[in-house]
Amino acid sequence: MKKIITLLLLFLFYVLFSQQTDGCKCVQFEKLKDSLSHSQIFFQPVKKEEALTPPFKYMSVKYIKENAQSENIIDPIKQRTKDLPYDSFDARYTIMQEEFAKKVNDIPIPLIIKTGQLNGTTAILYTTDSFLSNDYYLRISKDNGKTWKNYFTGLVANQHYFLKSNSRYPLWKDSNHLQIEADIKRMTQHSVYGVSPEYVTVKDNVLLTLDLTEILKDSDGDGINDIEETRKLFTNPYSKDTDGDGIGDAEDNNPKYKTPENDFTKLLQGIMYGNYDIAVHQNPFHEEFFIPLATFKDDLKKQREDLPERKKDFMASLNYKIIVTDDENLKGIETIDEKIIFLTSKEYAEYRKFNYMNNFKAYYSKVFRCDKEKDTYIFMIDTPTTGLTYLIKKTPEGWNVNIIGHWMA
Ligand SMILES: [Ca+2]
Ligand SMILES: [Ca+2]
Ligand SMILES: [Ca+2]
Repeated sequence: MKKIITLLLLFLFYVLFSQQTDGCKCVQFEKLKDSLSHSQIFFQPVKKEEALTPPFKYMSVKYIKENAQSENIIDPIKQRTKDLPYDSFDARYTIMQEEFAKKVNDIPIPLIIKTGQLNGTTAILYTTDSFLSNDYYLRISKDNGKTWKNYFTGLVANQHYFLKSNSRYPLWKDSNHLQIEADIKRMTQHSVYGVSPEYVTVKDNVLLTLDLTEILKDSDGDGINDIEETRKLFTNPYSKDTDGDGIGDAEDNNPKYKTPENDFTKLLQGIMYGNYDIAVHQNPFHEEFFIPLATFKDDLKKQREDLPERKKDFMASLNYKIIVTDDENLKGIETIDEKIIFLTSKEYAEYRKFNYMNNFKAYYSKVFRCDKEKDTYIFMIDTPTTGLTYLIKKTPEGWNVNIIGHWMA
């Protein structure tokens, strides 16, 4: 019942603005819209065999007799919030913030699964926690905590494996292997608009062993392990600088593509990061603004000066956004203050196979030229919570941008 009420409270403010695409007929755009509405439903309940098959060669599964019980895991946030009425959102939020502010080596304590030491090497197994992605990582120091290196384990949190912080096994099995207890669960219903996904436990007595040789492999030495480059970033694990723009993959905010500079990249950067004056319109839902080309860079700089600076801590550096797009110009735009991985629809299909938990994605269409109208384009952004359709006209001075469709969940 609570679930249903939360759903009603939070997500029934669903607004659909007028969606008139007069001023542009574009067959390709219409086709795209049709294909998107079909691709929304992709979740299939996970089969038992699938959940039981280890996804990586460097990971092995053993069933044990005396296993830790996941219901005995002590969660300080749950403990502190258990007596609160379910609608005291502020109090819950405050408690969560307080608990997350307690950190060990930059990692909030609630996210740490287990820490272990062997022969002077410290390992911290933890999870990232964001609505963008939720993955199991490993942080390792070989010099008593002076310097740390970070490694993606390849495991997506709560996708088959629920690692147990109360595991009775020491994290280090030997100098080459880590071990941790887990429950294996299969997802029967994925999360829809903030409602938690549903699971069925398949095995509650699992001991996972991870081979460190594979996990620690960083072939090009750019600070991102091969597993993260191939599975999350889609960068080249054998090149420190995938796009060859002089900025290494770890520091590059758009590591896959160099920035071509043209009127289209300015248009898209203006839409994503600009803050232009909105023209007053008869229809209050209709938004229109103009992106001048001659002064583009200065304008954008000025507009962004007023924005508060974003905090960038260690955890935030792991939360990069994924945008799915097949637009050549958009893929190469200079992202500002955030790491964005641009995936083509093809790459995203691959990503989705081993990442069905991380299903929050933003889809940006190509900038389609309208079939008959001169210098007129149509473009669309589609995420699980918002949708925007832009009708765009090019003038000698710049881009006139009209938001002709807007919905929010
Ligand atoms: Ca690397
Ligand atoms: Ca690389
Ligand atoms: Ca680069």
